[in-house]
Amino acid sequence: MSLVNYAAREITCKIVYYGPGRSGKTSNLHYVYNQVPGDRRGSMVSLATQTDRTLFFDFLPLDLGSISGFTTRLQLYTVPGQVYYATTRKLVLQGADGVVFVADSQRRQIDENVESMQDLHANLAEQGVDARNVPLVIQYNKQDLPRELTMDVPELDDVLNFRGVPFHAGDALRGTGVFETLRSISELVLRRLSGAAAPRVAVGQ
Ligand SMILES: Nc1nc2c(ncn2[C@@H]2O[C@H](COP(=O)(O)OP(=O)(O)O)[C@@H](O)[C@H]2O)c(=O)[nH]1
Ligand SMILES: [Mg+2]
Repeated sequence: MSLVNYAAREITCKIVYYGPGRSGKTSNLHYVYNQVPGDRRGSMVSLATQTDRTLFFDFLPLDLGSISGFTTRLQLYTVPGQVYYATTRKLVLQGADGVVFVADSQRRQIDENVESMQDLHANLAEQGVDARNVPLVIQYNKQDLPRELTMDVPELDDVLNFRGVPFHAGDALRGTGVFETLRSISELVLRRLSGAAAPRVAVGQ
C-alpha cells in the first residue's frame, strides 16, 4: 500500500523480498545498504538471531530522490523463509506494492522454491490481492555456485516463472543482479502508481 502525499509531493512504496529460507534475501539488502551512499538510506534494521537467519524481518528505507517531481522513497523488507514463520511472513507481506522473489538456484532447493512461490500466492490471495497482477520480479540467486550444484536460469524460469515476469540471475554476496532486480521492481511499482510509461529509476550506481 503505497503512501502518496500529493500536498508534500512524496511517495513511499513497500517492496518485500520473499522466498525460501536462506535463498539470499537478507544478503540482497545488505549489499544495497553497503553500496548506497549514507545520505540516501536510513539504518538497516535486522531483527535476527545470533546466526544469519532472519527471525522476524529486515527493513531498509531508501531515498530515490525526485522522480517526476515526487520525492520517492522505498521501504525494503525481507520475510523469514522458514516454514514455521508463516504468521510473520503474512504480516510483512501485508500492503506490499511489489514483491521480489529470491529463488535459491541450488538444485536441491527446487521444492522449497516451488513451495515458497505457492505460499506467496496463497498469502496474496488471502489478503485480497490479485496475485496475477501484483508487481513481481524473480531473482535466481546463488548462480555463482558450481554448475553441478545449481540449475541454470532458463531451467529455473521454466519451473517458477509461470507469470512470465522480469527475472535476473543473482549473486547477492558479490552483488551481481542485486541492483538490476531492485531497479526492475521499482520500475514496475512506480509504473503501476503513475499509470504511465516506466519512469527511469536510478538507484545505487
Ligand atoms: N554462494 C552464495 N551464497 C549466498 C548468496 N546469497 C546468499 N548466500 C549465503 O546464503 C546464506 C543465507 O543468506 P541470507 O541472505 O541470510 O538468506 P535469507 O534467509 O534469504 O535472508 C548465507 O550464508 C549467505 O552468505 C549467493 O548469491 N551466493
Ligand atoms: Mg533473512
